[in-house]
Amino acid sequence: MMARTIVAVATPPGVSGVAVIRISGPDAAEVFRRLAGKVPRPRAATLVTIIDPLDGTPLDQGLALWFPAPASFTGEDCAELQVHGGRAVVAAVLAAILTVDGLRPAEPGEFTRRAFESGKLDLAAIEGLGDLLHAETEAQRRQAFALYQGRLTDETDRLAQQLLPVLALVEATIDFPDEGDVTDAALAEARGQALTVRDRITGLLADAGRAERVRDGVVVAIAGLPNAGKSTLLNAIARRDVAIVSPVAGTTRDALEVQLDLGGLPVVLVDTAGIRETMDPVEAEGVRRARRRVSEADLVLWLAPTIESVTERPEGAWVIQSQADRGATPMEEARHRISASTGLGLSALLEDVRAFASTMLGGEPAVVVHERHRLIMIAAKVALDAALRHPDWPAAAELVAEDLRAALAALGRSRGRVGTEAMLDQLFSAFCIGK
Ligand SMILES: Nc1nc2c(ncn2[C@@H]2O[C@H](COP(=O)(O)OP(=O)(O)OP(=O)(O)O)[C@@H](O)[C@H]2O)c(=O)[nH]1
Ligand SMILES: [Mg+2]
Repeated sequence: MMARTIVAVATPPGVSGVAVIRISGPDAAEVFRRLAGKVPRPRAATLVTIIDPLDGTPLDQGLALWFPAPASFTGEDCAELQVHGGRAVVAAVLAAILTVDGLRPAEPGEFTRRAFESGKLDLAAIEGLGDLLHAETEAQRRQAFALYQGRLTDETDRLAQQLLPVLALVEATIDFPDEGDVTDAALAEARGQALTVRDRITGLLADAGRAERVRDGVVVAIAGLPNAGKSTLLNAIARRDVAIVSPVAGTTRDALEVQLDLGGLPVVLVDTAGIRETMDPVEAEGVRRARRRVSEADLVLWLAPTIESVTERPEGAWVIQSQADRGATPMEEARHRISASTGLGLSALLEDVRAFASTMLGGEPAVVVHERHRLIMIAAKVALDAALRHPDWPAAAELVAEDLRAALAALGRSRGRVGTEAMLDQLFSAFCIGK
């Protein structure tokens, strides 16, 4: 059965200079004929007056773009209209389009799904595209675009290229056992190659945490004794009144998070309850949560207005002397002296946190970004471990070949061509309509 033609507004709802309406499928050309009186030249912006096909009323003037199959995003005939971005304009043009026989509104992600089904995009590229749409910081954009451009699949292709000759050699020992073509030296070399691939995969898996941090942010906890000025600092950095501040010790109970973009790097700043022994059960729960957040954080800023409050800091925490405007003796342990009230030292502190995040997230974008990628790499590694566990390759050639084939099969899944329907449904439903 031929797919029906779908239509959607690709730009966000609301008032904008231009709204983009996309149409994909066999009746896309018919939409142009009915609404614009002609099909424009392929891939050239053409000014058209859009008319209501039912009574010929002009609805708007805009640009028409025609991408005949297969050179289009979906691989099908695609029509695009750029109209004025008012709600009524978009509604009227959309209604007019839907009068054309065979058209229906698109489901979320349906354009991308068609691109996948026609082989225009593989699953890894689509994951990258989804990340690109949700990228909020420069680091996230870089990671997403790298995935979109094939960072994962280039890597799995390369690893497969390295494994294929290994498999060929092992199979040769099965097919020609007596001929002595396959020397022990050649087998040892092949084994070394398999080891190299295995180690590379181990390295890629170890780097997956970095990708997760790029997506979710480097977690920086603000901790210290009650009244150290933690919530005041959070508010000052967030430039809004996120947390309650008061002279009462033990004000903050729940951990509060603020997402920051520090020079393109995603950072999650967490304000926590002041840590102390307390009989109040609610505060005690707050302290328990604070300890947990501190233990999970990538970096802890231990706020201490005076030398006495430095005591309990966790290992690796940065001591930050807070409330410096109040005239306490500067302390040697402090990495920074700040005043959240006057702003003293805040930009130096943020620059230092940014440098910390940069060290954590820096370098080339990671290869293993999503859980799916991690599972693929784990499967490949498990298979390679099994292949390498047979100490005598010629004797165990059949088992080794099977393990190598399993590793290659796992690497081959990076493009997602053997994915299940349910997984695809879930992936595409996370996209917006018109994508
Ligand atoms: N002078 C001065 N006062 C500050 C500064 N930072 C905080 N304070 C005051 O110190 C008191 C405690 O501040 P909070 O930010 O609520 O302290 P906290 O560390 O969040 O306290 P808990 O939530 O109880 O653990 C408030 O009265 C603040 O106005 C500062 O930099 N300078
Ligand atoms: Mg607080």
